[in-house]
Amino acid sequence: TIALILNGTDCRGFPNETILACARRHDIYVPTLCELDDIDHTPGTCRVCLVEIVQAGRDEAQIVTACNTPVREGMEVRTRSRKAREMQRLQVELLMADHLQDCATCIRHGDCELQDLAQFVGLTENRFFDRARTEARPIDLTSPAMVRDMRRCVRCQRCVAICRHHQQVDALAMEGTGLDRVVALRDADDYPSSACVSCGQCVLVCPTGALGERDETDLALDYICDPDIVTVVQFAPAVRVAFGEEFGMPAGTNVEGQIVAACRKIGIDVVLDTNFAADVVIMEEGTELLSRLKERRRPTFTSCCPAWINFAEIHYPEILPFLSSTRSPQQVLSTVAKTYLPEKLGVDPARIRVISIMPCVAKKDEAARPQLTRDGLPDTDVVLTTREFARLLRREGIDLKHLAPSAFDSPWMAEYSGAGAIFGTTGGVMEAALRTIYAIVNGRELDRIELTQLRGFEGVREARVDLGGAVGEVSVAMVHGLGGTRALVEKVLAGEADYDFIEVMACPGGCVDGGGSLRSKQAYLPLALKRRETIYNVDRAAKVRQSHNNPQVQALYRDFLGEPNSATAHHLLHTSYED
Ligand code: HC0
Ligand code: SF4
Repeated sequence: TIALILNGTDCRGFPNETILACARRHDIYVPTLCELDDIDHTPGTCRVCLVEIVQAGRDEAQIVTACNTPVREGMEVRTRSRKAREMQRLQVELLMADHLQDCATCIRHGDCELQDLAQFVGLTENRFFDRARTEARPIDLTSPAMVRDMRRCVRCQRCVAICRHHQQVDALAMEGTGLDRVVALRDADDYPSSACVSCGQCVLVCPTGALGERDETDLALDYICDPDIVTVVQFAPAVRVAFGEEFGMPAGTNVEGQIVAACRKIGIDVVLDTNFAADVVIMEEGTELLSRLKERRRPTFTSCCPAWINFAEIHYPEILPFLSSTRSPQQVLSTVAKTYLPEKLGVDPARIRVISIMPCVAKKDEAARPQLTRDGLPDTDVVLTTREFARLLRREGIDLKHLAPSAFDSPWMAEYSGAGAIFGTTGGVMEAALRTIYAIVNGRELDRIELTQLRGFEGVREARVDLGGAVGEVSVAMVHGLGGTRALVEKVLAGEADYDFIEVMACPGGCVDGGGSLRSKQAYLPLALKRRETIYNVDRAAKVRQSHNNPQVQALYRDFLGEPNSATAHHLLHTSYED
């Protein structure tokens, strides 16, 4: 080890360890804005981690960046000396020179790493702010899902790194030089013509409000306040186990009841559950898979993750015939809410607006797909990320922590099975599907309902599952994160992978760490395990644990759709893809 002095205390460092890493190990905070340990990102661009060092044999103290300077024998490091503090403050002030100063209007207000740093360095003035130059930086509003606002960008390049190295989409690139340097869409002028699939992972690592979702809270409020409109809310499987964190509750707290209560309080007319639609999806997708297996058409890919659909359409159009044609739970719920539900409620379908709360940015893209509209109107009218829903509740003066939980009360489209609940985590769709397919094939339920061999967090997992009867053993794979997905798709296309059914989730972890969920500071995906644990507990506690045993799903087929994959079901619950 290496002997050095950190803020006056004798410490030991490791060979090749940076001053930043060593300081952290000794619980000394050094401000940073670009470095992100979780994704192995140390570009040294923000230059905020400035510290003062005195090296043995040298009289003069030097200022260096801690993130890319290794510790050396006999080195003395001062992170809080007057000189170090002054240099850190100057650097933050320089970052503010072309950064919009209107924090109150920013989607990241109150949760911004730059605001935190400004406080840490004691910033009291912005001497270098150049309004004209700042406002000349580009703002991109060309996506239905994403906003890229360079007036708030600090050029940390975390977004470029996550998109290139982790998601392997490589939609972003640094362009321009000097003060004009910005994060741009690679080889494209706008989102629709770019390689971006709206997975939102870049949003999760952005330290400021430069990347975010297109905010639709006002549109939601307009619908809620319109007396002629009947508002229907649905919320995703993963939302209930992640949303509490937005209000300071521990990770993994199940706030389903508080979300229902909050929806009622803000004036939503009908509160339904995306989990119900997940059960319907299993009926459709399971039946579809069985008939494809009979035709020996394989593999079948799941179709519920919209960033995966975007990825397939943009990057691997040759794979599209292998995607399940079943719509996602979000879209199934919205369609049924505008066809079956109006009859039940006795209201004109034209008065219904569906607001969907999702841990996902790409669900906004999905809602805007022309294939998923009826008479020119979208089936899903508004998609709010969990972040937007939190903003909406704050605008209504609601603190989720202080709300007593409330139960769903709709006799239609609100009950769910444990199978529907586990959709929110990687492997969940597969497990839910196999529970139902087994029952269809064998006329009885699986003995061991928890298919633990499908669970886990490895990037790609594979398993063989005996479905009995005429089907026998099937070979399945589950992948999460688009880097792993790309590799798997390449293998399938090269004929090197032999699977019957493949579940893809574009976000690492699945929806529990979706690109529309809470952003944490200085960390990437820290909370998935707790959220996932709660999802599996929801399944364990459920009265019904298979989609086909959900009584409200049975009623939907009996009263409205007929059989799974019937002509009506096909017309309403399936879709097509375009390259
Ligand atoms: Fe998901 Fe979904 S599980 S994509 O991860 O299938 O967003 O939670 O809502 O639609 O159900 C997200 C989560 C959903 C859908 C469901 C699927
Ligand atoms: Fe890349 Fe996903 Fe961000 Fe698009 S949304 S730029 S694909 S990380």
